[in-house]
Amino acid sequence: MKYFKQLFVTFLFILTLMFSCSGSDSDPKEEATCTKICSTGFTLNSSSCECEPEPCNKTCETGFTLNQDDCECNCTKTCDAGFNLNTDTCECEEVVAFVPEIIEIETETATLSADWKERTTIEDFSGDSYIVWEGPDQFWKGEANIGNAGRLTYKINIQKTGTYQFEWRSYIAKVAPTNPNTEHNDSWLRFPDAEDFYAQKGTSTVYPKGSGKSPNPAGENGNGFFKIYMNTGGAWTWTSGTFDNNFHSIYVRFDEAKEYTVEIAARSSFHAIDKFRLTEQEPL
Ligand SMILES: [Ca+2]
Ligand SMILES: [Ca+2]
Repeated sequence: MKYFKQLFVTFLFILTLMFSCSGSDSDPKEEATCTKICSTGFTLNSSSCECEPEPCNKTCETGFTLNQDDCECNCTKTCDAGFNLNTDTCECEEVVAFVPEIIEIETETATLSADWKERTTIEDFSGDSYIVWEGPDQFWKGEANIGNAGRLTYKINIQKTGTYQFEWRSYIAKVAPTNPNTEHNDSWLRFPDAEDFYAQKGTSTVYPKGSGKSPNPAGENGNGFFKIYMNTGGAWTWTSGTFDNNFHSIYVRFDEAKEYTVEIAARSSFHAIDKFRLTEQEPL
């Protein structure tokens, strides 16, 4: 019995030895047990059992260049002259030149009142004729009277909203013995329902008195009317501005596509007006 017990202990010892030996043995089969799961964009390197970035071997369409860092195709197209790159669509788009909307109205189309006369004496008018105020001068009669005498109304149909420059084609129809280029050279103008009506020279912007806005130009103005003048004798001229001795051009803003009103009123006698136009300004 004792012999058997000793044999059993010896057997256990050998068995323990066998297991401890196999436990410390580096069996290469163990490496196959690497079961790491890699996130998107990574693959498992089974040799090192590490997740490594997937090699980027994307092919990009024409106009796109592969960025190896993020493996994205970026738009790097270059466009021909006259085309601009739209970075959203990565398309070359033709540069469309700004074509201003121009509205032109013959002044003789209004229903003439008071001493406004339709004439054809001065050559080179357009349309059927031109208009000229043959009544008394209407200046320095007090601010309350500005624009009241000989007020003509025109309706203009604005289809493109925006800012327009106002100009009229006018003529000094009577040559004064002194200061011939500053007499018979102006009339009143107002846009009663436009969103804005102002005069500008560089960074200087002025508004007519009565508009509720300031500053106002030097020289007579009021009731929302600007005095619009030019200083060229003996020729029809498109020059139209306000502000005495500091010529500011005239602008008007229309925020809606609808019908607006233009008002011209008498100021200087024998200031002839052939027509007026509104030229859309390119948005900044
Ligand atoms: Ca004048
Ligand atoms: Ca005309």
